Amino acid sequence: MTNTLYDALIAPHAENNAIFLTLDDGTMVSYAAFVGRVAQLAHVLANAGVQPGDRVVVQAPKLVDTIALYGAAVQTGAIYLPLNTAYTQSELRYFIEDATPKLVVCDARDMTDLSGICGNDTQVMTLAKDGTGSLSTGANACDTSFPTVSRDPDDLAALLYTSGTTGRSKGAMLSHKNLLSNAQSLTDLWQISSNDRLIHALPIFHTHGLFVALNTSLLAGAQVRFMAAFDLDIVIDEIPSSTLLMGVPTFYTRLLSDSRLTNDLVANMRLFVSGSAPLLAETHTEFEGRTGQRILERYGMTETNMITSNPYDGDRVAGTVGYALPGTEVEITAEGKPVAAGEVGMIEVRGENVFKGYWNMPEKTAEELRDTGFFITGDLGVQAKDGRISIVGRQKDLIISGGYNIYPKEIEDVINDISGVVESAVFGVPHPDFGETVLAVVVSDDPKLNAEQIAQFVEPELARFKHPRRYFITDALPRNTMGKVQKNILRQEYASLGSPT
Ligand code: MLC
Ligand code: AMP
Repeated sequence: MTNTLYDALIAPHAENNAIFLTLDDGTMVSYAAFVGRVAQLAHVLANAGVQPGDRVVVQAPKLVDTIALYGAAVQTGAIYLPLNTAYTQSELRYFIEDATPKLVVCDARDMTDLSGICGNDTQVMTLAKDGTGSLSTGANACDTSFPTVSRDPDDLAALLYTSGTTGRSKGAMLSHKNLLSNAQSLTDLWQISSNDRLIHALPIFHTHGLFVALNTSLLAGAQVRFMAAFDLDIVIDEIPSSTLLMGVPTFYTRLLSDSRLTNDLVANMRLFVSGSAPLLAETHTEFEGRTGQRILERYGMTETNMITSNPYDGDRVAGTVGYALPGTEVEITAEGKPVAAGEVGMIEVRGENVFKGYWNMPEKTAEELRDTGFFITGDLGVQAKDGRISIVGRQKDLIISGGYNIYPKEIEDVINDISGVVESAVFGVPHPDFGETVLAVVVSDDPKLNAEQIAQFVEPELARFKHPRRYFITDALPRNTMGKVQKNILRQEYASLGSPT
């Protein structure tokens, strides 16, 4: 009986008494205790009727039980589907209707709303911020061993929703092999071992915090300082006793804004990794100046896991994302054909890391995943003669704010539904903390409609991080001769209006 991910990430720790997780209140959880908790939760899933291939939706706080539930889904052969805790009811409705989960685990305060969305075939269990709820109560009564369900490398382990340029979120189907092969590549490349202690301050509902950070730690048997959320003071306190930090660029600009960040503070640190959004070359340079450490920038996507990385030994060049990971091919193309080194084109990627397609969306899958196995990322890049890749832009209309992806179309669709709105354009402008922030320009035929009313309409529809920080009402949007809205002109015109005043 084999289960690709469980056998590699969890089973080897059954008798490992080393510390896996250290929490904000000082509680420590050993690897062996974690394996036992995974099994208890696997019983809860099985008792709830979860069968191999069933989806388990998890919109829960960042807790040990939340990641143990990921392990339990793997052990029972289910498909783990984590959701951003900021999502609103209307966003949740879409995910639940699309994924038709067997079980939804949510914070107790959302139980009533979620029960209303879920059909009769979906059970709802709770997991509150303090760790209580029907999920943990059920698990406490269960045995700490569970007969692992067999799963092949190509079976699905996770479904991660990623917003799309069409405004509808797409569920990226990730197999056991997708996740394991990437964890193996990163663990080798970044030399992660049981001597490491990772500062984990990322959310655990995205690829970065869940797979990049936790799968590599599990594979290597590393210690993880598991923070409930990014907190600058706690990160600074933890740096001297840690060796590794994985973060989005905002982590690094926030660290740089604090005078406690010095060479001495980071003396024990082995590696700072940045990803999910572009790291400004000036942040890279300033960080090296202050600490003597060169941040290692890597590049990835929900659909592909990690694609490239700067080298561990070797030049970490600011403004570049390094080389294709071992086992991963990258091609830069124009109209589907490879371009010469030094020329800008679409970044395409192929390898064991590339997902199996979009859930219930064969046409979208066919548009973005070629028959040859290459996935069209929507990112524009250049490859140097030695293979080093730099991202120079995006063909997809996407804003990345503090590492969260925000697709303008989704927001425009909500704004355009407001009575009196003729059309709108949502775009990103520079922001000192989040890298980019969201603005909206709205054309209205109702002279009484104001920005506040638009904001009030948007609020219950979309997660807070997607809300335009400012709305501007205007007479017309700039268009090219083809009638397409010229967002580049809006981005230039409003460039200085994204910074907090
Ligand atoms: C929080 N807020 C944001 C925001 N995060 N607004 C825009 N963009 C963001 N990223 C809002 C809140 O709604 C709130 O609004 C206010 O900012 C303060 O909230 P907070 O909770 O105090 O924010 P903070 O803790 O400071 O969070 C910032 C952050 C967080 C950068 C630490 O956003 C974060 O952890 N980002 C990481 C995202 C991530 O993991 N991405 C990986 C995707 S995977 P108000 O107005 O109500 O106060 C991927 C693939 C790959 O991309 O390659 O890795
Ligand atoms: P997501 O869909 O949330 O997985 O986000 C993936 C997108 O994040 C990629 O397509 C890129 O546009 C962006 N991204 C990830 N890492 C980097 C990086 N190091 N530099 C620039 N963009 C990045």
